[in-house]
Amino acid sequence: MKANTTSLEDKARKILNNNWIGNYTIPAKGLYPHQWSWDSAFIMIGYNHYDLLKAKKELDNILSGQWKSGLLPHIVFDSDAKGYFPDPEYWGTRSHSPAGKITSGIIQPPVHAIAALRYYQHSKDENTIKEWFSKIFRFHRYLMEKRDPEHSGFATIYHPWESGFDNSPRWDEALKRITPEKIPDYKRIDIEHVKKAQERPTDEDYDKYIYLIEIMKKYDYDDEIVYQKIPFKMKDVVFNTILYVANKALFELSQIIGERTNKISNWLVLQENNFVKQFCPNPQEGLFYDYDLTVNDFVKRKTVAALLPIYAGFIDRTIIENTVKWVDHSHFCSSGTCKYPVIPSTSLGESYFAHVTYWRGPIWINTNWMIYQGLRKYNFERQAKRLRTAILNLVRENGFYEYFDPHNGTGHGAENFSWTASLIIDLIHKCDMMDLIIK
Ligand code: 9WN
Repeated sequence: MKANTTSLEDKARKILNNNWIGNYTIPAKGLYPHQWSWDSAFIMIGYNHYDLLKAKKELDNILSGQWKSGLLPHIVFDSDAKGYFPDPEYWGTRSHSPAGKITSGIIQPPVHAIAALRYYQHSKDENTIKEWFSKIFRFHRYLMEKRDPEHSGFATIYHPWESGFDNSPRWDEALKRITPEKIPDYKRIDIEHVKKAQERPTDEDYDKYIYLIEIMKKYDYDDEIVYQKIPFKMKDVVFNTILYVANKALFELSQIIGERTNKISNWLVLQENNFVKQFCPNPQEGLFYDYDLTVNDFVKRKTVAALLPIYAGFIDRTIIENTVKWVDHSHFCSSGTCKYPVIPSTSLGESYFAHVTYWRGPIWINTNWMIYQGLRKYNFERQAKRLRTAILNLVRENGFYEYFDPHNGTGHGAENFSWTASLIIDLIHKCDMMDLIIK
C-alpha cells in the first residue's frame, strides 16, 4: 500500500512552524526552550526542502554562538526563556561567549557541515557558503586539534551531553568510576515536563553531569587543563562517525567556494586509516565501540551506536555486512516483540535495556535516519526500504515524539519534537540530496 505522505509532511511542517521563534527553532516547547547545536543542523535539513530562509537563519544563529577557540557550544541561550536547567548564568561562560550571546561551554556532534552542504544543493547560494565555511572549518579544526592531542584523527568528548546520547548505557561504567565531590545545590526542571521521571536520567546521573561541568568551570574551559583533569574522556564512535561525514561535506564546501583543502584531506585520510582500529575490535562481529581513554579500553555495549558507522560509508563492505546482520536481528527490532522494525537505542537482549528511558532503549529518529542513509550507501536496498517505511509508519501512527517505546511504538519525552519533524520531511523526500556526495 502506498503511504499517504502528503499529510504527514504537512503535520511535520506545522510542528516546525510552531517551534520556530524568530531566528531559530526550539527542539520542543516546555522541555527545551533554547537552541541546541546538533538539533539545529537536523532541523535545518528539513527546512532545506521548503524554506531556505529559515534554513539559513537556523544555522546563522547557532554559528553566532561560536567561541574564539572554534568551539561551537551545545546551547545558544535565548535570554528571555526561563525554565531550563542548567540555565545561562550557571555555565560561567560570559568571557568566552561572543558579545550579546550566552552559551553553554560544551559541544555536540558536528552535523552542521552536512546540513550546510544540503543547503547549497538546494539553493546554490555560494555567498552564504562562503560566510559559513570559515566558521564551520574553525569548529572542525578545534575538534581535530584541541580535542585530539593524540593525533588519532578522532575527537574526544568530556561529558555525556557532548555525545547527544546523554544517559546511554555506553557511559555507565565511566560514570560509575566518578564520585562527585563538591557540587552546588540545583533543582532539576526537566522531570516536570515528561509523563514519568523514569523517562529521563536519574538524579545520580545529573549529579555527575553537574560535577563534570564544575570541573570545566573551575579551569575556565581551558582545553589543555580540562584534558588533564576531567575524569570522563571518550572517543565517541557516533560523534566521530558524524565528524567523518561532516569532514567529507566540508571538503565539498571548500571545492564549491575554491578554498584550499589540504588540512581537510589530511583529516579524512587519517580517519579512514584509523577508524576500524580505533572503534572495531572484532570485524567479524561487525560492532563498533567507543574507546574510553581513562582506562584505555573499548566500551563494549550493544547499542545503536555500535551500528552507526555504516553512515560513514567508507568502511570495508566485508565488515559492514556483519554490521547489517545486527540491523536484521530481533534484538534490534527487525522482528519479534517490536511493533515496528525501527532500531532502538539499546539492544533488547541486554540487561541495561530500558524501554521508555531516554537513550537506554527507546527509538530515536535521528539515529535511524543516519542508519537509513548508511544502508543506502552500501545498497542494502531491502533493509533501507523496510526501515524508511517503518519510521514513517511509527511517526504517522504515534505522533512526532522525541522518542518511542520499541515494543509498542508509544511516544515519550517531548511531544512535537522538532528533529523528528524535520527528519521525517527529509525521509519523505528519501534524503535524495545526500546521495550526490557520499559514496
Ligand atoms: C542536554 C535537545 C537535546 C538533544 C540531546 C538530548 C537532550 C539535553 C537534556 O536534548 O539533551 O543537552 O536536557 O536532556 O539528549 O541529544 O540535543 O533536544
